[in-house]
Amino acid sequence: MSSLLTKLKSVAKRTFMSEQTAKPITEFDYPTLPWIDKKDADIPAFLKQFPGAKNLPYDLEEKMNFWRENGYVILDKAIPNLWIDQLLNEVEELIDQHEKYKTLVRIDLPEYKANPVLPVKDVPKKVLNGPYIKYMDFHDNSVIGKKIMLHQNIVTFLSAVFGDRVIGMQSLLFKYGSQQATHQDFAYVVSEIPSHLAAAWIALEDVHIDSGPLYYYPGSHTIGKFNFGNGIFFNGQSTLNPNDFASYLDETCQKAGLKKKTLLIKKGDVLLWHAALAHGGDEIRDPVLTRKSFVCHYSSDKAYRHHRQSPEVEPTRRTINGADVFVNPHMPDQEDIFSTGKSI
Ligand SMILES: O=C(O)CCC(=O)C(=O)O
Repeated sequence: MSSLLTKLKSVAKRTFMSEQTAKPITEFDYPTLPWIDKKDADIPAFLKQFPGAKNLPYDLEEKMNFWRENGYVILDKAIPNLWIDQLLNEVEELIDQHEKYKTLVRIDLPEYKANPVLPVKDVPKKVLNGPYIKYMDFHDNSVIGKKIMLHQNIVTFLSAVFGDRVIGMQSLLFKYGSQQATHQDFAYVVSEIPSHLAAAWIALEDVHIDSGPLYYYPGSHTIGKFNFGNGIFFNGQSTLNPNDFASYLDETCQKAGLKKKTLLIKKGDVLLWHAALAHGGDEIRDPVLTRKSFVCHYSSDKAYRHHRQSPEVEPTRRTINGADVFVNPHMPDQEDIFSTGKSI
């Protein structure tokens, strides 16, 4: 496991070094933007030649127009409750029998500051069950996690906005609100074409207003980009930090008259958001309330060719609904260990 952590650090360092030598990026590159973000995007013409538009529980054209304007869409009842219950049962098993599993968690508690990413087997159950924990890439371990990540309702919409095959990049599972400051994901989740990024926030229970819900600024996907001092990505060369990023986004959205919205969706509903939608986690006002959610990040086939932790290796793909997710090259023994999802 320690070799995996060393490898993760060295991949991150290489990314920073190659960025250091390049000219700082201050905007997305216009020619490589997803087609829907370009000035002349013609949604009706696109849909005439898009095969996936039929048999959806939502109106794809209406959602695509909304996305272009607002930088997000909400899909009601997109994921079956049975699938969510299976995922939650597996997470409870992971916590209960944590000594058996190597799934990584990120712990944002002061006592873990020096070493915030650890395998669950090395973290006490009480900590795993509490707030400030993110379960990282649980879809690697779980067949139902992969099926939810690449559900037809999500994949069809994202393959339309990318105009390409969809690739599931990574996932985070939360039991409690994140209370994360306002940010845009492209600064942290970087593919070979940074604008080819989207995320899904999948409600694993009904969201209570006091549980630290997600908030977002509709329309913020088109505001000018923040400069971390070395361009738009936060990394080892940045002279500004995530708090500066948050202040810039909150102020810029306010000045542009963009109103903050709170995400109060129900179990099985999904928020999909654009690479540059400004969003964050609200304050947890009632600490006993959970806010269970599964957050997945996606890119396009053109922009995400290799697993982020093994850029030199040809990835092994798992294909669901015409989209792919890469097998975790560092933990083959943990892939799909939760396999009940095969029969669901
Ligand atoms: O769910 C949350 O509170 C924050 C999730 C988020 O912002 C992200 O994963 O980008």
